[in-house]
Amino acid sequence: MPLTESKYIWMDGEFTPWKEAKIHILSHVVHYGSAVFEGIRCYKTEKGPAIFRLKEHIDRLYFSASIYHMKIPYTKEQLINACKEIVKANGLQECYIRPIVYRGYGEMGVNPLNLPVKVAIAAWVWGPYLGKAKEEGARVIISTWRRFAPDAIPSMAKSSGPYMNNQLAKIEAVERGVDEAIMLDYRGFVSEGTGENIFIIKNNILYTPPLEASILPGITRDSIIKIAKDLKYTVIEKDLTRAELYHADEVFFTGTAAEVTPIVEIDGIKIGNGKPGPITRKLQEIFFKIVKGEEEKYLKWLTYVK
Ligand code: PPE
Repeated sequence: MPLTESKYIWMDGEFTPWKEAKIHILSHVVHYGSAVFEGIRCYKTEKGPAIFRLKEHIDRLYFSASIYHMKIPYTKEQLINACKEIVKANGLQECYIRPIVYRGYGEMGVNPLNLPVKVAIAAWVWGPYLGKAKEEGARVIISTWRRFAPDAIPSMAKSSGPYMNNQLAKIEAVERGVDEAIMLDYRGFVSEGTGENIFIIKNNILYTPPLEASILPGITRDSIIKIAKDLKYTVIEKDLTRAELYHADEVFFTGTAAEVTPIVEIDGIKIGNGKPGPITRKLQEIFFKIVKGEEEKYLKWLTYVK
């Protein structure tokens, strides 16, 4: 899907016209994937656009940067404001926000430490990540590509280079004509989708892989765990086998881009009756109410842009 362009991209403090938001081809990030980033959604509410869990996303961005010894030359407050400003400057009601912290131009070679740390924040309209799957349920495969081990790449950091791993799995899914791929971790337990965390439901209990399974600690994952517990469901973080996936009553993805997306088929095997399950539907419904500011109890998760 081609990008829906907006007017400006925030680049180190400047509102740069979309088409002029460029970097040098010899920037370190281009060659070595040296960047950390975030994906954040902003939703239309009765009180204007509201950004979902902005503080948690900015906290994770700083955490990711610290793992790679990148010192962000702005305070968290400055970047929080910049996220709000870029939504406003573009006149957007509902959008996706992409802050990226990257190593710039100046030297070649793997050593990243002497390069400048630059920051950009874009915002644009991005519809459902997996198209119709949000309503109808996704058909997925388990990729033959494994997720990297924790002593190869820290999955807690949302960093750019490692997404080459995700791309291999995604290519496999596209070639096989399905919506998405699930990766197993280095031990053979379920890890996550190429841009989503995963949950299964069995006998009314929710299960999701733990951090040890090389997952990104997703903010949507955290939100769903809290929402499900508030609804009095038991939620267990534990290693899951592929057989547990195939034989679950319900399976779904969570992610900022993917939001809450049911999974109805894995490797050609139907999950449950092959339709999005009732608990997934219930969680989807409340999630979309929360992000639109319709659930009093969760208003603390919203940052209004005004
Ligand atoms: N795992 C991976 C690998 C991942 O990329 C994401 C987000 C998640 C889990 C869920 O995390 P969270 O968004 O905090 O709930 N993927 C982002 C980028 C997707 C893209 O294609 O770009 C996103 O959803 O914004």
